[in-house]
Amino acid sequence: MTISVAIIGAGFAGIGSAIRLQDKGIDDFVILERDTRVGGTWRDNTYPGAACDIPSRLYSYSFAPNPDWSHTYSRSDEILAYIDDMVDSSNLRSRIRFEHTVNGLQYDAATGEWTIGFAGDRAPLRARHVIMASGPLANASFPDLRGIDDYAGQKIHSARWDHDYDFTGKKVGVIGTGASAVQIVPELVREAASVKVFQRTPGWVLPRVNTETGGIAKRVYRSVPGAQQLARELWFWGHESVALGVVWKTPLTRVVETVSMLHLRAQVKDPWLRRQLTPAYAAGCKRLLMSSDYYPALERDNCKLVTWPIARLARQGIRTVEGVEHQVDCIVFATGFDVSKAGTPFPITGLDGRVLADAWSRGAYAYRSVAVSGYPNLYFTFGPNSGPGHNSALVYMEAQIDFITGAISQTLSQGWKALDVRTDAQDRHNRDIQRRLTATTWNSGCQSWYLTEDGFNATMYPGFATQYLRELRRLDLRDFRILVHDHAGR
Ligand code: N01
Repeated sequence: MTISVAIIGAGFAGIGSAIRLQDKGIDDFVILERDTRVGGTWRDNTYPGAACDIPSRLYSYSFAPNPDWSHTYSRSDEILAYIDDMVDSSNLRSRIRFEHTVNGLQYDAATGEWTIGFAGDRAPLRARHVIMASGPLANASFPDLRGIDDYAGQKIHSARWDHDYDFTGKKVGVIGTGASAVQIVPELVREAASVKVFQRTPGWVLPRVNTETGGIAKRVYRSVPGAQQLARELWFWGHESVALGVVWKTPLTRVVETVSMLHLRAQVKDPWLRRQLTPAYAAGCKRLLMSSDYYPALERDNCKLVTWPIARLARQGIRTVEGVEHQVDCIVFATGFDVSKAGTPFPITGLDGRVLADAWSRGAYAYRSVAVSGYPNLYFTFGPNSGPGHNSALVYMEAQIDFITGAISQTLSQGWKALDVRTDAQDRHNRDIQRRLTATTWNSGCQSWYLTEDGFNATMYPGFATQYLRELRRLDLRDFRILVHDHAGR
């Protein structure tokens, strides 16, 4: 049996796609999930302090507003509960096939069907359309440090937290100072005897003022039509204006840097520490960090910032290049994710046996981030060059799933076999994206997970969210080849 749509991943993107398919009257779909629970990154990231640094009214779907967000910025458990609620209120649980780890996709040009293979001995599945919703930040990355296997203490990755490990009285080393670390360190310093934070590059940190949403506000959100939408719009436009300073180097970049420096000066008294925490690249080049408790945590007596580069891990600790060995009972790796820019999470074989990882070997590309020529009826959420450097990932995601489910709906209702994006339209789009990227802060000289080692940016979208939404607003059929069934219905 062939189903109409297979969605790979039951995180935000997968669940949102399923809801929008239902809204369009498409019921013949399944969601394939490798884990035993929904939630994707919000299921996996349960480290102490895990929260979202984008306001919840914007970090949620406009078609699933939640009047009950407890704070401006929500903790991970509240976000996970929001995803679970969407699953239940849309009756999606029975549509999810848990513990189904996809290990390959193969297109059959004769039938216009995708064969989806699974790890283990599960039988393959056939689907007319596939939505990739497996997430760009799904696989935890341990750094390639010498001696990593020799270290005899506890190793915990931020995205695979060990809740059985008791930090009380322990000496802890934290490697990394990105968005995860700035949330973890303030929590760890409360429990552990000592925390050493190993910084390779300091980040630009902006204050994050988190307020509780009062009962009156919640009642207003519940009862006044449009109140939630209005709050969302205000946050949206606030974030859009920040793009002017963080996506491109403009006078507003200087303003962002000044606010961050004032924040540093207000929170850190020690001049040496301040100097170590001052970035030497333009704000926005790496992801901006949002925290009002990271700097105070670093100033505590039981916390120390280590800025000497790590030479290797030893049996009992971390050795830095000047020859000091920092003995620790546990190392927290806040070192991010394996974002393999040229790869795909599993082999994907399209028309004429073309393997997508080969086509992407010099960097991933797509048409408007959602489709790739030669891979008919296969759609991507968070595909190449869709990363927001500002604003909310959920805003981008909603645009993607509306575009994708609209294309699927049209293909099914017209009785077409498939839609395949034209190479010329795809090339035009990518030339434009790469040209626009040269003027952005990400390509201005720092190294980040946005870039490949040779500086190719297949990750970020070089523009305002409003531009991205406009690009995905409608399906331009002139950019696609419409494949039709032959007389035998194949
Ligand atoms: O990971 P990262 P993350 N030796 O890759 C350091 C999202 N997110 O988990 O900067 C020493 O940003 C590395 O150093 P450097 C968000 O999209 C969202 O923090 O490369 N250090 C860096 O400091 C974010 O961008 C929220 O020099 C090493 C750190 O490890 C993404 O997840 C919250 C090293 C890795 O930082 C990833 O964030 C949290 C080595 N060998 C995360 N290797 C929200 O609130 C790496 N590092 C929405």
